[in-house]
Amino acid sequence: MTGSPPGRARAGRLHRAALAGTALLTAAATALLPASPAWAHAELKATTPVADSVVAKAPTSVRVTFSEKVSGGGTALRVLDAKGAVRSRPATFAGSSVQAGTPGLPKGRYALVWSVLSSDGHRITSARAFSVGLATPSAAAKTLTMKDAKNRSRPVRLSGDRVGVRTLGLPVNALDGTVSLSHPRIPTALVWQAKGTSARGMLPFPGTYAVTIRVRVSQFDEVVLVGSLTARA
Ligand SMILES: [Cu+2]
Repeated sequence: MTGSPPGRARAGRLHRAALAGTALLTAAATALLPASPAWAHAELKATTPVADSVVAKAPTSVRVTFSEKVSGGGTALRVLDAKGAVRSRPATFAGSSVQAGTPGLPKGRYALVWSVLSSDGHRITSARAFSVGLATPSAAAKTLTMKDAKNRSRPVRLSGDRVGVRTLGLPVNALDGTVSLSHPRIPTALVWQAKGTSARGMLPFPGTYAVTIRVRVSQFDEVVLVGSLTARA
């Protein structure tokens, strides 16, 4: 399996575009409306195991919870190992949560991947990393050469000293945003949260990740940097 299924990738982009549009409308409407309207989209609330965590004991199931009801089929939530093999049972839905059994999950690092349907009709596709009893080994820090929207080089520092997670030093001060990391064995990009001048997360599998940093630096300005990084272990 290589890359994202094009339909899913497109749905993800459309959803992000819809979110950006809503954010602008919300900002413009806030001055006019005494109470802020509820968000129309199902937002990610939590994952179990927690994203980028190393858990000592293998979980017997994994779960992703959203802000509202979600639905989908048996492949809507999957746990993938470093070979891209599915290590979870078929997904089941309960209200705003989707879960899947993971009996006998061995020690290792995994990707938790989901593609669910929000009650507003949008597909929500994303992935997070977690580990069972196996920290990411430390590695030498390195500088990644990222490119901005005008194709200018922007160096970004990737730490290697912290065992379990990596930290990306951002060349801008981010209000918020994400780092998306696409790996050939994971059908959709892993996401790290970005805030301030850094983003932290796990690189679960060895190999080369395509990296997109997308952060807001002011209410209406976004910075996008693209590049890649290679993890040895
Ligand atoms: Cu939506």
